[in-house]
Amino acid sequence: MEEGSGVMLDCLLAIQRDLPGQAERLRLQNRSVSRTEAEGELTEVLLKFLGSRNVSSHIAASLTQAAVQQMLQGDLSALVKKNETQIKSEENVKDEEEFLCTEQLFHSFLQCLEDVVSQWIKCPPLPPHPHQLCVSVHAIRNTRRKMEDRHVVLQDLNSLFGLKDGVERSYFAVFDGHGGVDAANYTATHLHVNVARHEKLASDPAQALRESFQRTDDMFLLKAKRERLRSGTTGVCVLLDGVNLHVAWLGDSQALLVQQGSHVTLMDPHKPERKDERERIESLGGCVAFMGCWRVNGTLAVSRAIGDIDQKPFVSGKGDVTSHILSGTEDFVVLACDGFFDTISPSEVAGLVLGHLQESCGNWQHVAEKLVTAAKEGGSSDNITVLVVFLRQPQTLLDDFQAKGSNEGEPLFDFVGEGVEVASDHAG
Ligand SMILES: *[C@@H]1O[C@H](CO)[C@@H](O)[C@H](O)[C@H]1NC(C)=O
Ligand SMILES: *[C@@H]1O[C@H](CO)[C@@H](O)[C@H](O)[C@H]1NC(C)=O
Ligand SMILES: *[C@@H]1O[C@H](CO)[C@@H](O)[C@H](O)[C@H]1NC(C)=O
Ligand SMILES: *[C@@H]1O[C@H](CO)[C@@H](O)[C@H](O)[C@H]1NC(C)=O
Ligand SMILES: CC(=O)N[C@H]1CO[C@H](CO)[C@@H](O)[C@@H]1O
Repeated sequence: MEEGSGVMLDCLLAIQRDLPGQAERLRLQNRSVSRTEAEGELTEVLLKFLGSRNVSSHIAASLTQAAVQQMLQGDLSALVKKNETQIKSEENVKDEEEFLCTEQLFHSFLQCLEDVVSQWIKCPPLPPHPHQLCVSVHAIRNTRRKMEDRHVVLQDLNSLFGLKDGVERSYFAVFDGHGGVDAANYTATHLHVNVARHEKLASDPAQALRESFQRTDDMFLLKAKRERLRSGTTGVCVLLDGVNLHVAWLGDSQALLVQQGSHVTLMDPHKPERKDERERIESLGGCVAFMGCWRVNGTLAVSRAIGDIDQKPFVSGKGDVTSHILSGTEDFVVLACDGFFDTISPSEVAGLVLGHLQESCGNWQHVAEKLVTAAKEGGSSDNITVLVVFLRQPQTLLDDFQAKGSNEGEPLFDFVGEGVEVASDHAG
C-alpha cells in the first residue's frame, strides 16, 4: 500500500512539473467536437498523453476519470459555438447537436487536469488494485499505405469511467478500417464510452454492447455527413465482466477463445454471403454480387460496418453479441482482423501460442507478434492486428502444457499445428 501511493505521488509530481512544457500534446486535433463526443475525445487525448509518459494503466485510468468528470460537470454551455448546430435527424428537427469550441475546451481541460493533480498531491486517493491481465498486441501495415487498424486495451474500465458496482471490468477491441482511418479511429475513441455509459451495462451487458455499436455508428454518420468522410470499419471487442466474457462484433473481425488447448468458436463473422445477411440486404433492395469475393452491391466485402455512409442501410451498423461464462479453465482469447483469420485457421492458434511460450521460456510479451508473423508467412498481404488476452497466467499455461507433454503419448491438441512440433521435441 505504502509503495503504491509512493509511486502515485512521484508520478503526480512529475506530471505537475512537466505539464506546462507538454500541454500542447493535450490539444484536441479535431476541430469539431460535439457535446456528445466530448467525453470520448477528452478521455482519448489524456490517456494517450499519460500512456506516452509510461504512467501505469490504473493511475492513468483514475486520473483521466477525475479530470474528465471535473470538466464535464462544469458548465459547458459557455463553450458551445452558438452559430453551429447540426440537426441530428431529418424527422426530428428539434433534436440539435451542439458543438464546442475546441480551443476553449482545451484550455479548460488543462485547468481541470492541473487542479486534480494538485489536489491529489495534497491528498492522494487510494490506488485501485484490480488484477492486471497479460495482454500482447502487435500490428503491422503495408509500408506504402496508411495504417487503418486500431486497437484498444482498457484493463480497468471501472476506474476509467468511475463505475463502482464492484464487478471488475476490462475491455479489448480491434478495429479494421477501410477507405480511410477515420471510422476505425472514431470507433476506437467512442465505442467503449458508449458501452460504459449505457444504462444497461450492469443489468444486461449484451444489450449495452449491441446498442453501443448502433449508437457509435449513428454518431459517426453525423460526423461523416458534415465532414464528408466515406470510410468504414469492422470491429470486434471483448468485455470481461466478473466471470462473464462478452464478444461483440460487426463485420469480419473476429475473436477466438482457446480453452485447455482447444479452440472454441465464439462468433460468426458478418459476410455478405451468409444466408441471413444476404436476405437482409435483398429485402432492403440491395444485392450481393460476386466480384473476386461476395460483395454488397458489388463493392464492400463485409455486410456490416460502422461508417460506409454511401452503403447504408445495406451495410448495417448493428453489432451482434455472444456471452460466455468463464469456468477458469480458459487459456486466452485472440482478437484479430480478417487479414489474420484468412490465413491462420482457428485450430492452428493454440499451437502457435503455446509453441512460442515454450520457445521463449514463458515470455508472453511477443506472442501477438509471433501470430502476425505466422499470418504474414502464410501469405497475408493485408494489414494485420492481433491482440491476445491471457485469461490464465502464461506461466501456468506453459507449466500445464509441459506437464501434459511429458505424459508420453497423451496428445494435448486435437490437431497438429506448426507450434506443436515443439511439444513433441519436449516429450522425446
Ligand atoms: C516509456 O517507456 C519506453 C519503453 O520502455 C521508453 O523507450 C520511453 O523512453 C519511456 N518514456 C518516458 C517518457 O519515460
Ligand atoms: C461561427 O462564429 C465564429 C466566431 O464568431 C466564426 O469564426 C465562424 O466562422 C462561424 N461559423 C459559421 C458556420 O458561421
Ligand atoms: C484519432 O482520433 C483522436 C480522437 O478524436 C484524435 O485525437 C486523433 O487525431 C485521430 N487520429 C487520426 C489519425 O485521425
Ligand atoms: C445498390 O444496388 C441497388 C440495387 O441495384 C441500387 O438501387 C442502389 O443505388 C445501389 N446503392 C449503391 C450505394 O450503390
Ligand atoms: C496499409 C494497408 O494494407 N491497408 C489496407 C488494410 O486493409 C484494408 C482492408 O482490407 C485495406 O482497405 C487497406 O488498404
